[in-house]
Amino acid sequence: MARHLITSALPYINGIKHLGNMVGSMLPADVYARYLRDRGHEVLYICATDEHGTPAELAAKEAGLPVDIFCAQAHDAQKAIYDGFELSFDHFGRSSSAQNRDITQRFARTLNENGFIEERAVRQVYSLDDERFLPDRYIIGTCPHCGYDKARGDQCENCTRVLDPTDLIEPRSAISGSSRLEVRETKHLFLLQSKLAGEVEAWIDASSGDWPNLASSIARKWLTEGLQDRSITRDLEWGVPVPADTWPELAAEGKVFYVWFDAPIEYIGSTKEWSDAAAEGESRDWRSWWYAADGGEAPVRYTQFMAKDNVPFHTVMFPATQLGTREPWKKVDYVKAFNWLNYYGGKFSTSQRRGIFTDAALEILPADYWRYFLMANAPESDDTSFTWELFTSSVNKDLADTLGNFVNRVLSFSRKRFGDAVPEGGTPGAAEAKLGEQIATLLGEYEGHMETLQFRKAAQALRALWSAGNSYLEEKAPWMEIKTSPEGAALTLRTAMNLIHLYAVISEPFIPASARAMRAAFALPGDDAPWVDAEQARALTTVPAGTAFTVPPVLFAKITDDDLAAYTERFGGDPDA
Ligand code: B3M
Ligand code: ZN
Repeated sequence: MARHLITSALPYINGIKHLGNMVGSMLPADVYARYLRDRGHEVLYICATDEHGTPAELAAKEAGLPVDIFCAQAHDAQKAIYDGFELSFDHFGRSSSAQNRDITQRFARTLNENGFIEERAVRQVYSLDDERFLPDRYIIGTCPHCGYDKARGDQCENCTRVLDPTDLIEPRSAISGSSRLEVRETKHLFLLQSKLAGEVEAWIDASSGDWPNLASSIARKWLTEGLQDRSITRDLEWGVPVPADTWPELAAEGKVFYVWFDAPIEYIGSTKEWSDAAAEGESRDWRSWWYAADGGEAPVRYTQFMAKDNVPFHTVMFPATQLGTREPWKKVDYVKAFNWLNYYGGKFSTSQRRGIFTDAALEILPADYWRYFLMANAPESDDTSFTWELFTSSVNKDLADTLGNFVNRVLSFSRKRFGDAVPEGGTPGAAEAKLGEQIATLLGEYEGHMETLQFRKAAQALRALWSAGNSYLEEKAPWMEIKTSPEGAALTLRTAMNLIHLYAVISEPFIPASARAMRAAFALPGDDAPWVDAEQARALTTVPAGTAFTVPPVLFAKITDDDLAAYTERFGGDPDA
């Protein structure tokens, strides 16, 4: 039994996420959290919306709402979708919480006391009409490379070149449109990462041995390019304010921390939100997950989930921030990083309405269909592509035929021939012994892949477990057997029903709703065991003869050709077809 802290990268507040975002962080974290809980571990799964920064301000402006109201609504909208996907967060917080503000400010003060923060003068664009400094994205103008007239100060959307605001021709403010801009000197806080580079490297050397290659190679690449000192404040209205007790001048100017400074700290902030939300008499101790009283590290195994573009922030910058406090903050033990999920080989795109967003996904099919497909095709070692054709064949073959049909066939046939209780039948023979061996072996493989966070392989092993049931049924053919040996047919059905129950238990991390439906088919008293051991898997006798059962409604409906046509019409299909 161990304590497992799990976090998934915080979804940015400015819009509904697509399936690529889902499979790259939150969904695998949920599958892992469920698995570990099922195995009896103590798990804390934390996430939150990432609410600060320029995109949040701009999205609020576009929605015509004050930024705090916009974020509150957008948080609730995302939360409702994640509930729909059955993401089992222990807490889904908000980086704009008071808890995160306090902890972020505390980090900054401590880093400052330790000599890792420095105030530096920088030259920045000031808008006379807006009476404020403008972040790079708030300055628009004509791109010097391609002539696009709405290029932003940080990048031209048209030719994708990275820009400096001073490169722009005829620059103007994105807020007011005013071109009365001038370059002024202002002060910002810099995190002296260069001073921490050696320590970060030593920490990566010591920790990254078992990380997946994707995570460790990105971390190393970032290190060898050199850890630069980084500005950690911005001139924005929305964000964690620079604490006035430490930097009165900057605080008076309304400076806030840069979003990537406070976002990872929200993993801690959200844990404190969880702790503060404890009911009367319930004890929740956020510190015990993050902070070791004795100066070592908290006795917790900490696993992070994220897409590859987030790896540098998590493996280099956040650890540097933590190390620089000289306090015993828990650092990540295992970084599970993901490549991109594409849509027919191209990018998911909001503006071109390409691909599937999480709200639309749930409108058309239940969460389990998506959960299974996405995990079985997770972009672990490479980018993968979503296509409706692949999705359809995976749902129809694996979920509808292999699992759903097995469940229905077995239960309906048994009810028809033997009534509403599990029949007794004869003594198990060679076929049952062979099946038991096979199931125990496959279960071991499945567990092994889950322990090492290899989700595609785990999904394959799960599918193999479902297939083993089908092979057994084909081999025994109870619909024939019943003519010559009702006893034999009853044994086959009882064994198959035990398989259904086993599937209910072990499929839970991937398809929780269907797992509940399968388990609920049996009126088995005290049926709350979260997992099965190898012995039980081999014996297949958990559900005894005489147990009443019902036939659940079809677990997975097949996707028809008409459905497929409608989906590709609505969401856009193969661009080359
Ligand atoms: N919000 C990821 C993103 O939106 C960013 C993750 C923060 S994790 C601390 O791409
Ligand atoms: Zn351009």
